Amino acid sequence: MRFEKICVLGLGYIGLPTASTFATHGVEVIGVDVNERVVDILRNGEIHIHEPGLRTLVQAAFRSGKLHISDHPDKADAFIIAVPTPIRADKSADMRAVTSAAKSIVPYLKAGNLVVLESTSPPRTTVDLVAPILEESGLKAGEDFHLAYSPERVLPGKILTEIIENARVIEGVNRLSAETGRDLYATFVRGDIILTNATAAEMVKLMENTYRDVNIAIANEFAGLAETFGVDIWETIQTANLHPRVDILKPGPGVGGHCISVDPWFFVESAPDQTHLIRQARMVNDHQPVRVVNRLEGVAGKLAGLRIAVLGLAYKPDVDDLRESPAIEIVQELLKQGAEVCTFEPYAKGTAVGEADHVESLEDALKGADVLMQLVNHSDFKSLDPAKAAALMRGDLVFDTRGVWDRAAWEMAGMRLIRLGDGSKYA
Ligand code: SAJ
Repeated sequence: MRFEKICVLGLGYIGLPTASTFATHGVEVIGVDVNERVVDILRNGEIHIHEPGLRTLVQAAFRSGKLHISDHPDKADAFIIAVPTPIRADKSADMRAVTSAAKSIVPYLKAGNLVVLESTSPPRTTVDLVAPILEESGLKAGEDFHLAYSPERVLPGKILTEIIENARVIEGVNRLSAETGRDLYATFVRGDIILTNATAAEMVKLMENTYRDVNIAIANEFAGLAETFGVDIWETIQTANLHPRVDILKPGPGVGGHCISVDPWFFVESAPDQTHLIRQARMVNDHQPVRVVNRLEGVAGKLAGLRIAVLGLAYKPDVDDLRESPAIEIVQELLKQGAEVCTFEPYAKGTAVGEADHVESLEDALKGADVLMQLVNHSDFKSLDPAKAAALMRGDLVFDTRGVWDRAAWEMAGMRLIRLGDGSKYA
């Protein structure tokens, strides 16, 4: 099937790169978002999110004359739904955005069209939720129009390369729907395109992120054990990973972002009796922020009244995304304990967390601090000179939750360095 015009619903971290990539590959694209602010920013030629190379790509898409921004869909050959699927406080999937995006397509849906859901969703969403909504048009999924599911699997920070190079998996409500989905993505995807039956691609996506979550949970549990046994987890993992069949991930202050900390819950909600390990791993990772604060308290004593400089609020290095970030939870926990917190987040300057101060430079964060905590290993923090930090700070305690700072260098500057998972000193 040929695709001359498509509609991409949702212009966030996935929808905007997807819409722009189709446009720069010659397809006419209507990019739709229900958020007026997003529509205004994009119509002014600006972008509302940070992702390396995205601004240039979006500008190229506009220059090509193929990308148009709108607050509602239009008639098209294909519709891609790329809207958020967050979890609620009770860990159930919030599918309202998918539901309303699917409803908004109904008036424009014609026989022969293709609809693809890209949003990460609980198993059977395409068949049980999206198909019945689209069938309100009077057309039947798999018979009158094609319906497919193709999860995005790109890594924030590397989206623009991965969207083209990664293998793509596409499920269809029937074989022809999956094949039509393949025709669409073949416009720009260079990785393999694998076709599956209904629901299998939904499983694939959730399994990938759940697998990573469980593996991070065991690394975090090992880190706790290393602190208990007076061992350095970072060296120990390196040694264990020399084994040809072992590849332990990195412990850290917790798992954030809108994917790995969310998706495993879709399995738990769908099959609570079959997901004991998955639920437990989520709980281990969710508990990390509290564990980090307890460790600091164990070394520093009472946190009340201490001035703590916090470097990084994003959920991982070199991104501006603060969703589900464990760093934010840690700041909230420090504030709860009565600490005086000052944050510096180079990718989202101006972000305020509760009563914490937020400053525009690393130097301002360090000035007068009793404790320095690195919560995200942004590239900007790698070159921090311990002697400079020591000169600006009032205290001598440094807590590296990412295991990247060099102990000898900090000790030479007269500072005490605690590292998450390193029980070999100051345990
Ligand atoms: N983290 C650790 N230790 C590690 C690796 C990660 O603590 O060894 C933490 C990070 O600090 C971060 C969180 O986990 O807080 C998630 O970061 P990430 O880089 O592992 O993954 P995401 O959430 O940015 O992107 C993931 C990717 N999934 C997999 O690698 C299986 C990506 O390919 C998906 O497209 C994306 O989720 C998504 O959208 O689902």
